[in-house]
Amino acid sequence: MNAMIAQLALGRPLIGLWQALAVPYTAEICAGARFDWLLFDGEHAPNTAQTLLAQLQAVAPFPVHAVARVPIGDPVYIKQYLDIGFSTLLVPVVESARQARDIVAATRFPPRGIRGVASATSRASGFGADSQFLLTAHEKTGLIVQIETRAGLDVLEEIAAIEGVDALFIGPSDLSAALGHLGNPRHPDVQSAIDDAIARILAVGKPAGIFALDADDAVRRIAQGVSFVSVGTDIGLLGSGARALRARFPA
Ligand code: 3PY
Ligand code: MG
Repeated sequence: MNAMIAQLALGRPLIGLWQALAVPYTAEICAGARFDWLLFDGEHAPNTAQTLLAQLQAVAPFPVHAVARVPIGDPVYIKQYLDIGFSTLLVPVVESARQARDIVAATRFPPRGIRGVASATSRASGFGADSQFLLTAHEKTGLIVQIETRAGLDVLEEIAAIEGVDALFIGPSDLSAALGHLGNPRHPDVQSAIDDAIARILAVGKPAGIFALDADDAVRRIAQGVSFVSVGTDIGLLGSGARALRARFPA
């Protein structure tokens, strides 16, 4: 079983930090800060397979789950991200059971799925050292899908029921936009849609995750039963720390 998904089942909420700076040096610092998981963002950060690989190597010595978000649930990105060694993927904007099924298939080698086959040349196989890699890769792969549109909300249970969808993750920013409140995830309509989505994910017995708006929001979501939470971003920490330090001196 995928290590992060297995740990989610133990009941302690996993505290994550979003990585959008796209550089290994800061990823190493954040991994050393003992977060349970780090999210390396291929959707909205200036990442390539090369920059993601460098960050993955930088955090490898630390006991942290490295999760990568693909730009879109496309088999080409999915195989590249898996080949460089991410074992847990976050896929944005999942809106139907069929799409979820196709994404699961993209994570698995034939005959289980359609993942293109590389073994001896991929970092995921230890560059060929793992002789069982092609047979066992699917067992270590974790798939988290994002629910962040009306369409996704409408069929949440159908998406959650797809075998291979290991967890569901709420994206408050896109959801706000989808509900007509762009830039205002704290709007009561957005908040009640999130409350409802979390309750529905928990009701079907899958782990729920969320990008928290701040640490207090994270605490509240954990109390609701969310089991993995991104509690901030590398950019937010650097920006707020820099501004606070500068503000202690005359302008
Ligand atoms: C969103 O909020 O839309 C996300 O994708 C997670 O930050
Ligand atoms: Mg989003």
